[in-house]
Amino acid sequence: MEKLYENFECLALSGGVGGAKLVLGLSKILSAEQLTVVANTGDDFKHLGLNISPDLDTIMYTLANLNNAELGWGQMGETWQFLQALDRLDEETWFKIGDRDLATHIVRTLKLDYGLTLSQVTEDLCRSLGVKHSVIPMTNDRVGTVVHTDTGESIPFQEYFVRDRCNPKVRNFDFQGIKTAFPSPGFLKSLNSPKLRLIIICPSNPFVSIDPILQVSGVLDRIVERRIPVVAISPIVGGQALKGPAAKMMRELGKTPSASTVAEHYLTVYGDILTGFIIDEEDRILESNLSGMGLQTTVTNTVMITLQDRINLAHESLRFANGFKI
Ligand code: FO1
Repeated sequence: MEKLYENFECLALSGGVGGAKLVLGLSKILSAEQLTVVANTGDDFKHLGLNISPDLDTIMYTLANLNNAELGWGQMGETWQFLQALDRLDEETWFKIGDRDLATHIVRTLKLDYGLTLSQVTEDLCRSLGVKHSVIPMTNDRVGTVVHTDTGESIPFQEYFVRDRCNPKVRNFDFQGIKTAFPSPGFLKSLNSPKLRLIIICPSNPFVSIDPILQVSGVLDRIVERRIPVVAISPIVGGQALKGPAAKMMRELGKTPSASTVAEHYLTVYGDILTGFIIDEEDRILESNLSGMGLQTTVTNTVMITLQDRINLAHESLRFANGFKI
């Protein structure tokens, strides 16, 4: 299949579960040299003295075929002895770290403390887990998403998402540290590669997974300069998020949860970097509305249940993007 994409590099921007599914599909079609995955690190935080990078881990575990599909985080076949022991010691256990997952956080923390960058640590972890494709943090600098709520509270992302189960009503978001966060070397290398032919914005939460990546300093300007197709897959199908709080956040921001709202968000915040938009069959009715926004749209199955679904959507994304002559 790689013959189809000679002399071709694709950069995929991804958050957690939804994005990781498409990344897995892309990894079955494109070689390690052809596909670079850049992950959101706004979800990262220090917990129990450990450096936790949820979206990097979800993508890495997914590509290693180790991911826990039921939970959406951590490893399959997980055990919870550490958590039970933590509970016995009256320590907080709202953030559920499994025994296998714990090893990843300990190794990452040790290596970061030793002075390696997050990119180097992630490269080591991927190598150990047999992941061939490049999984790269958007930046090596510290960035932390904070959710501002309607009651005036500012809640760090993981406390909002896990401890408070996304219950607080969101008003807006802050990506603390983003202004001084520099793109990671691998991210820059991909953005500047002469072989880069396509950027895919994976079906992740636009507000807290994709926005942080696009707001790392210099990234947006570089994407505009490259003038290559940028294709986004809607994470909202039929007014619902397939996973996570994206639809709820839209309602709380006074927007209708829909694929159109996702497109409007990207077009409003990022101007016309978006070349194409992929929506699900269920949202075919939105096609005219989207082309009214000047967006080229294609309709396909974006609900990825099976591995073949993931591969089909990956093929469709590449085919659609290759149709653009920019
Ligand atoms: N998400 C939860 O909803 N509950 C958890 O207890 C939880 C633990 C956890 C441990 C390690 C890890 O890498 C991710 C974990 N997540 C958990 C997911 C995490 O909150 C992610 O940021 C979300 O998946 C959003 O991307």
